[in-house]
Amino acid sequence: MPETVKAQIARLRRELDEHNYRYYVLDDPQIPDADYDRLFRELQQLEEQHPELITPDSPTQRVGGEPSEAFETVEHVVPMLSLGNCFSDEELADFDRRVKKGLDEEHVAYVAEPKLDGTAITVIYENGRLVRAATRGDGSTGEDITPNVRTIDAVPLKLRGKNIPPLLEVRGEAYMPIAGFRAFNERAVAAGEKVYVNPRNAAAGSLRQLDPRLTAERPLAAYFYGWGQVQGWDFPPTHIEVLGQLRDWGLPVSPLIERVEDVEGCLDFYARIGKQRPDLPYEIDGVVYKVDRLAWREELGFVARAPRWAIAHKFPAEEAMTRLNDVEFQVGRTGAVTPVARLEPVFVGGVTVSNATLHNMDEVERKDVHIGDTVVVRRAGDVIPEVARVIVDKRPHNARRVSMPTECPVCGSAVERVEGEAVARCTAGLTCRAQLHGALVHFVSRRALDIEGLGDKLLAQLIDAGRLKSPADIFTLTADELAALERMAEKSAQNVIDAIEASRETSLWRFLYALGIREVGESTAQALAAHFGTLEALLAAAEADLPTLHAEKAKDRCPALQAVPDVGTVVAAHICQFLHEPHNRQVIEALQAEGVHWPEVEVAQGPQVLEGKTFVLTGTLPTLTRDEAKAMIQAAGGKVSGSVSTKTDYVVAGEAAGSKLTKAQDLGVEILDEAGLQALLQ
Ligand code: 5U1
Repeated sequence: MPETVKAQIARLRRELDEHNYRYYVLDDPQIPDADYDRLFRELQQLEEQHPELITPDSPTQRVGGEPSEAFETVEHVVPMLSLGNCFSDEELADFDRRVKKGLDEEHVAYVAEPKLDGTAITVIYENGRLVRAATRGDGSTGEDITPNVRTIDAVPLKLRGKNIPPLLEVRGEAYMPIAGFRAFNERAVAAGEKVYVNPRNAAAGSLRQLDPRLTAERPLAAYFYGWGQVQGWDFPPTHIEVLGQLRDWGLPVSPLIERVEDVEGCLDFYARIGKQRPDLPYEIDGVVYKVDRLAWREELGFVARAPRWAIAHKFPAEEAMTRLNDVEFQVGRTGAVTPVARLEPVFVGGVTVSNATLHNMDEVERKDVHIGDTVVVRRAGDVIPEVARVIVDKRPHNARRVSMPTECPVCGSAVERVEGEAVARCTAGLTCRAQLHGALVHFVSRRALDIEGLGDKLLAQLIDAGRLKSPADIFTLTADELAALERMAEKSAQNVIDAIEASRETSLWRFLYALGIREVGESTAQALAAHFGTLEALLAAAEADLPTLHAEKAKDRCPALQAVPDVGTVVAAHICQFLHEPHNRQVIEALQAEGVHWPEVEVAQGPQVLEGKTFVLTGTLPTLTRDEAKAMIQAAGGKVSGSVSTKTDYVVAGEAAGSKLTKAQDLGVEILDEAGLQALLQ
């Protein structure tokens, strides 16, 4: 009997899942990549012809969904802990002594694991199906990155094997293999796009893309090494057995993990992994030892947010000596003038470094840095290379002191350092090319006015051509003049103009955020919009606050602005100052004159009808965007939280609401649709 389409699809999925498992978990692929691709395409074609047979866990369904506006927050039911560190054999021996003393045992075995230099993730499977994935965040709450994690081929969408628990939360590290990282950066350079400094940043940045299609293009992988909530499964007695079971369920677990009998075994593992490190296809920054017996872990418990039963044994930060050829000063969006070391290129931590940060002048003085010095450059894990210290003995007689320029290196205006601040700033505002460029890059960015296609390079070209002197000039650009620029096709020019046109209609908070007021990030901008409702009300508050700007007691400064939730004295002063700067007022007026507009945000008059109520938004509402609904709730005195708990008063659910809705139902939280929310607001 010929195979039915349904059976054919099921067989292809089984085969693809099996090959994936052999590739990512067993590290033992059985078919060449081309054959895998052929099976994949066959399945894709069948599913295209029979869309009714598509299931979310089909191997073809890794990339899906539209880009989101922002990540939702996820509360970790079991906190994601951090690890204590040690850097020497003695410190490790101290750890082992503490463990044995705490357990009153003479012999404790450990599991030794390589410590991947990636980004921590937690992934929840319900009845074997991947339902949620999140970042670590602060350990208690992270960000929901489910669509992005689904794109990682190594992370199964569906578990395999027997006795799969109804609820299984696994934790591990998503990483970018070194070869993939290099290839990605090469492509980015060729396309004039942002490159990442190292694979760890690349992994973290890739998982924080709002558009999962972008994540899908990044070569990410993952290994799991732990767990969070688990229900309906009897744990075996040891960690190594749990890892074996995770592997059997189809989850990738590092094949380098070993059980060792004692601290000598740990040190031996550390030495062996250290030797292997240069040849590993991914970056590691140390090894982790964990007490193997789970019952003993319970006994040992935690200190602060780290377990007493595990420790990371870090490899030393990589350092190299080189010559400091010069110190230059870079000017950022807010005018901050930062010293940057120009170095004789040196190979450190796997990359050639020719620039390193010197942070600020206090640091330069503290480290006694002179131009011409021999310096030690350090590159540790994810951080930007820095000048760690100076070898003073090697200082040449003609070494020069570093001094902060009194004039901006870009525009020549005065540089000032406000007392009490570590940072010196160019005073020219947007007449300084560097500040203008930074401000425009911010102005067009996704969470601000969101003008797609108007990238760094194009903005720089337009500034240099004298066409952009302030954000409002963006709205006077024409398709013809863009098309006349180098490397700009007519179609792309028109797309940019369309994006500019669309950005004229925005929201108050995006507009405030786009202005680039110091310390005013997205959530402060949202709070300001919700509190004042209109730009005029905000300007009036800033006006009223002006006489108090320098009040002796910080709490007496800018009371009208400080009345906004989360706005403290420093932020209030920045807002007040910014809005009084005549040049900034001109920018605001010019933008409005160019037709940038937004709907008024309703501010509750009199009693705040939603005072003390906590809301969670989920799914797509029929007419309101998430941000609009959030602003309306906040304006009425309510709070919007990212996750459902017993403290939630209402869940506002739209189309395709996910696990938050289910959780609300389980907890008996009142569920509203958009109309229900509008009714409450009345
Ligand atoms: N391999 C490995 N990395 N790592 C990181 N195991 C491991 N365990 C961790 C962390 C933060 O934490 C648990 C011990 C809580």
